Amino acid sequence: MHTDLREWLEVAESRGEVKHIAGANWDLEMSGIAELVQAEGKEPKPVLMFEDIPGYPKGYRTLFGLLSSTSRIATTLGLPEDQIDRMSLVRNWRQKSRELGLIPPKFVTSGPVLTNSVTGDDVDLLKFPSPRFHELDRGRYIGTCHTVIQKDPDTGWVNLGTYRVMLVDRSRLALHVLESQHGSIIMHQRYFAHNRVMPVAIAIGLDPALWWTSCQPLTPLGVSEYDYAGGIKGEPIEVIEGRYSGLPLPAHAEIVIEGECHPGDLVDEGPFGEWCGYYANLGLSPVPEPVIRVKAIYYRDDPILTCEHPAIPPHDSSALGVAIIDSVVIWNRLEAAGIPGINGVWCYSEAAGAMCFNVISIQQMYPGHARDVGLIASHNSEINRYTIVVEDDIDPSDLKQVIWAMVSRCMPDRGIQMLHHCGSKSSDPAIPLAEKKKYRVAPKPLLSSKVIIDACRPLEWKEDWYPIAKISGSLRNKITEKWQAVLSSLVREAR
Ligand SMILES: Cc1cc2nc3c(=O)[nH]c(=O)nc-3n(C[C@H](O)[C@H](O)[C@H](O)COP(=O)(O)O)c2cc1C
Ligand SMILES: [Mn+2]
Repeated sequence: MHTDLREWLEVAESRGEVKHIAGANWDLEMSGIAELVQAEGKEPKPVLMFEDIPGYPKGYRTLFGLLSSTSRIATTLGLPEDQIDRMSLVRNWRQKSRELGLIPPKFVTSGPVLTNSVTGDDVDLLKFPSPRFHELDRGRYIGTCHTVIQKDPDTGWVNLGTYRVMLVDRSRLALHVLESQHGSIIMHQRYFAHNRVMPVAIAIGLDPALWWTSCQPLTPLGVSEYDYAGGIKGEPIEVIEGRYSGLPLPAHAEIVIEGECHPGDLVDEGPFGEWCGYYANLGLSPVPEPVIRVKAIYYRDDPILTCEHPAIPPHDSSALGVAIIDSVVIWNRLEAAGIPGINGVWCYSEAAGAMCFNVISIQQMYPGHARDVGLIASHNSEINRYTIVVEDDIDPSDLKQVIWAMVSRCMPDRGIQMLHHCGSKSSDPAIPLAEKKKYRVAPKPLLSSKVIIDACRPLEWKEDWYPIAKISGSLRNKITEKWQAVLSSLVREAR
């Protein structure tokens, strides 16, 4: 497998999946191009490499849309590259993640990221072409496709999470960590509650497997994302002990920043257009967030600043990856709860992130089975708005089929169940601004509701189910064979 982002890019390049774009400005231009490609571009969506960025040294680059194609996701995760339809990726990742062991990182004393270093008064975060993403954004963001590294001072557990990082000035950053994240628990409970200063590091331009692990809830509290990423790769991630933070820093990253957060040191963060397609945090009001005081920056020659452009979904690269991960998380949760008959799960990236519109297909085993599935699958701390349960003749990743099942098999008064008083997050755009404004600082006690849609025909009426008017497998084969000449140009290959 690839050892870093550059080797991974060579693979993408060899498949014609890297688009080089010269001359785009950091202010709205790079992100504007990325948004158009994500929203209106042809498949497979390429990774966009912006070069010759006005005002920056030649060689400094930014990269958008890392994981916006199914083949790049397969490469990143070491999955079979000839099975890249959505449900195969879900099945293959489920299989791999089940067998995956944890491999702790390996400490080394040098690595490409140490090629250049600046410390003290020489620290200048503005030397990198951090984008401004949307017209109503106030700040520039250096951290959107990166990881934030923190350590629990009591247990030594090292956590990696993707929490956005805004430029404040030459030597200060703002950190936006949502309420229930591990990074928030470490920062507030383990450091600030005891009036301790928190060492922190930010790494940008990671091996995509490490980035994937950092931005997904794959590891529970107390387990390091480094170990999990090592498991994906089948070998340890190489890390260097940070001189200022003592934290393990990825040796092959493009850029690493070391710094610290002091209790009570806050700065206005945002507004920033978010993953759900809104300025949902607090509208156009900024929110006070912890400051990172930067002590050192390390970077490779010709560094690549990786970026994620959040917009109206389906947006930048993370959406597809999130869909696959969350589908597997839900599938595993159902299985762990002892629920039989799960045929497939798909979380729609079109619905903002992947936690808002999730479909589970089941082979019904007992009356009430679909409701059990819906209740367990809808349980999530994130905004898991709609959970739809369909039968196993429906491909959960095909919205056309899902809608047909919803309208033809679900009588709303019988099949729709509302769950009240569920948890939510400050990024939930359906919570009124006034409610969020009651609480200036996280964690905010925000609540939402959810819906389960049982789009399965009730098993107890099975005798009376209406026959389905659909071409049979054998007739399909006969027709496609006999009429191949006519159909080959008219019909997509059967999935
Ligand atoms: C592109 C991208 C950006 C994200 N930005 C944030 C963010 O700004 N704040 C946040 O709390 N979570 C953000 N997340 C989600 C977290 O990275 C994710 O929940 C992760 O599991 C957090 O790690 P943890 O479980 O160790 O806390 C983002 C995810 C992605 C894919
Ligand atoms: Mn974690």
